[in-house]
Amino acid sequence: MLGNLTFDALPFVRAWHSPSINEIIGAGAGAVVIIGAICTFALITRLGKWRYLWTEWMTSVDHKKIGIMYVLIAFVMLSRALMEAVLIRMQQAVAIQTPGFIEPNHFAQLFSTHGSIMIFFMAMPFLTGLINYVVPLQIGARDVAFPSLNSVSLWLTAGGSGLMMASLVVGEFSTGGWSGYPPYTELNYSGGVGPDYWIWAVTLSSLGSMFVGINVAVTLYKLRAPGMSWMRMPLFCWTSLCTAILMIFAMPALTVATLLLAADRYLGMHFFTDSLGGNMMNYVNLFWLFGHPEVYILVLPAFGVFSEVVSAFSSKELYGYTSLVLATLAIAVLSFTVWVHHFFTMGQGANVNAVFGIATMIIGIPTGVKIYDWIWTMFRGEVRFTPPMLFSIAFMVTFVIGGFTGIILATPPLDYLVHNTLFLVAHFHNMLIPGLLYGMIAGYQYWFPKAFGFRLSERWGRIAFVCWVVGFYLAFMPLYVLGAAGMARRTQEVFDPTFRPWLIAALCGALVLFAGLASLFIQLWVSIRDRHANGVPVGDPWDARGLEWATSSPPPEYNFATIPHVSNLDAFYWRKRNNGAYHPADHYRDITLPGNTSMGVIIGVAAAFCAFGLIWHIWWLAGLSVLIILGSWIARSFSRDTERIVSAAEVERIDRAWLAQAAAARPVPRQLEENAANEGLAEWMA
Ligand SMILES: [Cu+2]
Repeated sequence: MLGNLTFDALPFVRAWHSPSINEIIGAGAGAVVIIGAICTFALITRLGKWRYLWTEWMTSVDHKKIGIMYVLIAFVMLSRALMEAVLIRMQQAVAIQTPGFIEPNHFAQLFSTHGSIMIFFMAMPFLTGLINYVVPLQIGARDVAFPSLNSVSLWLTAGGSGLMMASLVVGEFSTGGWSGYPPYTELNYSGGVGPDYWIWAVTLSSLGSMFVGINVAVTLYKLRAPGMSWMRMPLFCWTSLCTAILMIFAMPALTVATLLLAADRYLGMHFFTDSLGGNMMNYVNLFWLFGHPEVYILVLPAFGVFSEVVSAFSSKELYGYTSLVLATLAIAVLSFTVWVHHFFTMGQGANVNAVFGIATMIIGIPTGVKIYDWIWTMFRGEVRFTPPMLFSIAFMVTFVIGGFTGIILATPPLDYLVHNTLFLVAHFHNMLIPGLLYGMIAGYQYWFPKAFGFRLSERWGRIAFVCWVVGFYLAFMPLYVLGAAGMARRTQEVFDPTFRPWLIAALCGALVLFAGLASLFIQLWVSIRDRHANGVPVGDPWDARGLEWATSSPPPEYNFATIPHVSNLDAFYWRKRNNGAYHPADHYRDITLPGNTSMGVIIGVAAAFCAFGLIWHIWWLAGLSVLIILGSWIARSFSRDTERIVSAAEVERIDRAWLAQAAAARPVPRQLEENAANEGLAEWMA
């Protein structure tokens, strides 16, 4: 009935039988998940909010709500993965010539979940959430092209995140790292359920991301407001488009890789074993054919955020818009030509290595163009050092350092020296923390007032900024030193006592980064408490430029009462200057919106149960879940009740109320935008 599932799969039972610190940590983590789930459940029930959550959020297909839910998932998963990072650093700092407090198997699970979560369940949901929220508003659309598919994508990601959480409570996770290399993750070498958790969680997330790619690309192709030609799109839309195209082409390679690995494990195929006709290089090629473009899926949206933020807070149009667009396209194309640099040392010969080394370095050119353009955007601008701007500047400095270390790794002879050491770990954190996380945090702080109608606390934003930057340098600069000294990555026990000071510094850095996360939560709490003082209902708190600021905060569910006409880049900025921003429409029309659907939730949850059944060989559960998925899909295709109409009178009432608010608000100059006087109406003096 329950397949391979037994009581021993529960960490509590294991901790009861052999109460070591190692097992207690495992049981504690499981307990946190269970208690968290029970408390959330109880709280919602007590407040009587189930119906509200179901109708307003879970079944909603509004791109704005879906975007917010994605970001929520990202923050939850970021909290878990950052705690794991702290544990990893603690273990290495204490385990110098002693075994430390985490056993090798548990340690291997820690770095595997840390990596898998950070990439698939923190970074991807975060950027998908921002894109989902912002892109339709920036192009003057009412929603994405396929709203129900959008809901399915969200719930597949949520289902994958649920599996990651379940692996803490039931069974164990993979010990094969975030990339899950066979033959290590094959049945012969990893017999437990760990690799299966990894395979199915990643498969769900990769399917969801591919759908997101299709959705975002079609939205940008088909739903731009009249007059918004390609070269009038905000830069964030360009980076989102390139990200979406990368998702469409890169995610299937990952899905194929994980499914073939599943075939090896479940059906005794031998795609990736070095005997019986298989070859593990097939896996490595497939995985990095996804994995390298993935790097640019992660950083391009952040590049888009920086472009918006730097321009808005320098009060200047972007310097070199065309070159930024071309650089983005160039990066997207080049990202598919360099994947072989992930296995320079796996015996492919000097000529191949040279070609791919040079190809890798060429990506530095368009990236350099971007940094140059952002610097010139700030030059002689009226720069305001708001938290999003501070994160952007820290990104520019830190990312360039990471770029230099990338050149070292892209040079095959040097790569032979430092591959598989902490140098590599330092390098990719050096790229991804500024290049992804700073961008996501900057975007979150920049667009938060748009989404919720009030500003985030600037003071706590600055504190978070200091923690994220100081913590980063403290945590990762020592790893360059250790890597150059030869310390292998993923090491559970360290034998060289001279590493101790560097490992302790890195641990302190990890704790400061944790304080950075905590400050973000405090910032949110303080801002919610002070939301009335910091309200910006008129909708344009930063004197910003894109169409997303041309509507109220939070925007009505249909985004714009009338679809705007666009006649230049920075459409909203010019409308404000020509006094055309806050006027009622000549006449209002009925607006048709996509109606709610439970299909997304049902498919996502059933997919997670199907995966759970596959992991534990509970075949009836897997089969039943597949039937439910198919059934809800078919039922949805017969449904005729898929749209909802907002009447013209209702639209007019909401729009006129907002315009009255704008007329009553006092315009605030840019210098006072962090002040309580800011109601979201920027003063339009040039
Ligand atoms: Cu790469």
